[in-house]
Amino acid sequence: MLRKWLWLLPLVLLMSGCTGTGQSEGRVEVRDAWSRPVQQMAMGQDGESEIEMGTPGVIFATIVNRGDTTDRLLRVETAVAERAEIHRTAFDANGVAKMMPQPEGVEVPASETVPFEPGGYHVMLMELQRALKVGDSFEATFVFEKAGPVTVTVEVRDQ
Ligand SMILES: [Cu+2]
Repeated sequence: MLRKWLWLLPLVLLMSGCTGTGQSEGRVEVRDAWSRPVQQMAMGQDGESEIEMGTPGVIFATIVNRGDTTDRLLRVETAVAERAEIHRTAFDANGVAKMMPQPEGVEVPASETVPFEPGGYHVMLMELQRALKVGDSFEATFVFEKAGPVTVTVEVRDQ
């Protein structure tokens, strides 16, 4: 009897929506997250210690959807930046790179891998709160429509 088990369905759906945290469990994984070093420029003015960050930071990673439904990366959150934006680098007819914000996020089809890599998708870290040095690491949470939040450690390295 199918009807006998129908009451379980909402429970199963609820549970599957909560398994997104952690790297090894859940249907969507964020692998090999890394960032590039960014120097901090400190500017003192009238005794006030003002820190201004000239360059935005960046996060690259590999997103793997091991589930059988399409998911979507909605946003990324991290304490090292005032805000994190999802961008895609596209090249125009003259080969000039342009960064295209992806306000709708990025679709991650079932059983597929979406690379965030130089020259493609990336997470731009606007208004960095601190310098990022090679060997540093920080946490970032990738929030998916279905899988929910996936928090990973991002390593700062040269490439
Ligand atoms: Cu960008």
